[in-house]
Amino acid sequence: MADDKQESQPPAHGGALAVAAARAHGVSTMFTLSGGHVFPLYDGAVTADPPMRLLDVRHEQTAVFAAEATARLTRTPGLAVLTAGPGVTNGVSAVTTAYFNGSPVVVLAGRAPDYRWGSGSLQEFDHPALLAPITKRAWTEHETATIGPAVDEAFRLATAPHRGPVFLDIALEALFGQAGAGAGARAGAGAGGTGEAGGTDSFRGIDGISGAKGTGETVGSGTKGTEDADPDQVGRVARLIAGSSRPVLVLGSDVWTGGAEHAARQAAEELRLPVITNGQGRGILPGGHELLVTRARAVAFREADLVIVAGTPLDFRLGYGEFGGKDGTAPARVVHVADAPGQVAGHGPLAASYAGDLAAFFAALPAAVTGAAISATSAIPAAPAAPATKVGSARPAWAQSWLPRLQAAVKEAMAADSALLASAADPIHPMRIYGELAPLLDDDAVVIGDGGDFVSYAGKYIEPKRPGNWLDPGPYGCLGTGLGYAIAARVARPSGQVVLLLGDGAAGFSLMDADTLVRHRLPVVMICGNNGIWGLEKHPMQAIYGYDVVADLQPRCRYDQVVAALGGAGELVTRPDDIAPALRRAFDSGVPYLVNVITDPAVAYPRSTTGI
Ligand SMILES: Cc1ncc(C[n+]2csc(CCOP(=O)(O)OP(=O)(O)O)c2C)c(N)n1
Ligand SMILES: [Mg+2]
Repeated sequence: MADDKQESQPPAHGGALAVAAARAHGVSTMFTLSGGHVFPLYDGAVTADPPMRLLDVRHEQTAVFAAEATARLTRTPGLAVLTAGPGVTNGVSAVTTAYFNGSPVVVLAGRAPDYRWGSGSLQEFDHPALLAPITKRAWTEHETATIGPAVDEAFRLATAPHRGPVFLDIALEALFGQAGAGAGARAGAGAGGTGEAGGTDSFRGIDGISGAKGTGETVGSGTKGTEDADPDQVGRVARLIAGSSRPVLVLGSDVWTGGAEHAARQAAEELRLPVITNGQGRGILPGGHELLVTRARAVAFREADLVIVAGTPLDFRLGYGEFGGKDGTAPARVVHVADAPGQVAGHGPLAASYAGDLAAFFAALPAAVTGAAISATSAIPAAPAAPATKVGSARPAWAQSWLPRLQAAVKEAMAADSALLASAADPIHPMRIYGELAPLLDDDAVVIGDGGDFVSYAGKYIEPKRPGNWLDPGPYGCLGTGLGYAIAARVARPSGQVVLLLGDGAAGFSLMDADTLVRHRLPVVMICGNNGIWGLEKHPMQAIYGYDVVADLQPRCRYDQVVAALGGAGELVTRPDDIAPALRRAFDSGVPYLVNVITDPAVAYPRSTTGI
């Protein structure tokens, strides 16, 4: 009998139980930085069959950023293990980033022992109080026997829409303690453990352990919608679309995370809706697609009569959800489509909203719009020939003039850029870097941005060919994501291109983790847009005050030599014609390689808002 077998298995320690539960959720890599409080988790990883890959980094924020990027790229949850106290507090900005991005990440942490709590043991700190506001849930486990079910619960919670980070710390004696193997084996099924918590002294005198290599992770399909979309909610949105003459559809990260990218593309194509993408939604319609009008977003948002925003908050990146309404024109009606009720915007008037499975929403939308268009026609039999919209069988009204107008605006914007993308200016104009990089990128390249102006340019000019492959920090805007995201990207995509775009300021937050790339043999192409300043701060401060302070960095600092000193390679580029050959050498090198491009500090990204 299965149960008898489990009862006869030797007891497992808390770390092994946690690893087994994580593995049941598809986790194959544990990102961490060593600390005695979490040794059993490492022992659980190396003694598992097969072992779980341990990827040890140089700063805890890198571990959590890497776990977050794993979740965003592979659509399986990420796991970071942090030691007690400073290990946890060092991870806080990255956990917050995961919270803002809706990324399913579980952070398991060590914790000072219960039996000494209050006596001042090393790194005694009650973490959940600090983590609660930036996680879906933060709590402490005190018993070995409940660790398996607790870790299982953490992953279930993290991966349920709306996704996000979950924090669990485990009291020292519980993590080092022993419980019947059934406690872990049953965790994946959600059942409680049966074993008794064992001795509390086994942690004393444990030495360091070494990591084990595993295989690369694969890309999941996200959570496929099994539920049907609520027809009332879809119907309201459909009627607005059917009655619109200038609609725009915005597709954001949750469309990818929620596995709705195919349904969304199909709906857009069937309805011939102009589409703007952001975050990881970029690539759902590949660069060059006839319906993709991201480059015309200023015109689209100014003139649209209906904006349907799906899978991304109505935050500063989307003008807080206010579109048009300038120069005496009527503002656009706004529809917010989210993966959970709590995500639907509450700060502005909405013409309609939908909360639920995004794939189901997009699957139901085309037929609902066609139905709405037909019933609008038949409800007003006296109306002259054409309703506002004839969708499905015929070309919708907006395909006649609105879509071509936006397509023309896209062409215009691209033509206007071409001179700067090929700029021969000396010092180098940052856009020239993207003019050289874009043709070298494969369709499945993962491109990561960590920086200010340099990355804003990338967001505009690097148009991904596939969804999920663009990683920026998201609305929390935290510098320092770069190396963690790059480490995870290389682990997730062992053979594709991984390109990390780094501002020189941003580089300072995480470049030491180039050492991690080297130790774990993870080749990544890093491109540093080195203007010698905190550009995105220096230019605005100049504009506001007429002077600036604390915005200068070392001019021409040799970040390439930093990477070389850590065991990778790199080179300095000062002339525009040298960019492409340097990038080719970087892609061919097979090692972590930083191309350090000295750019013109006088160039400021032309932005209309700083997001404040
Ligand atoms: C952790 C963190 N600290 C500070 C900031 C504020 N900030 C936003 S952009 C920026 C400048 C980035 O400079 P750099 O990476 O060199 O890019 P550049 O704008 O020069 O291209 C700063 C300091 C931030 N977003 N995150
Ligand atoms: Mg800079």
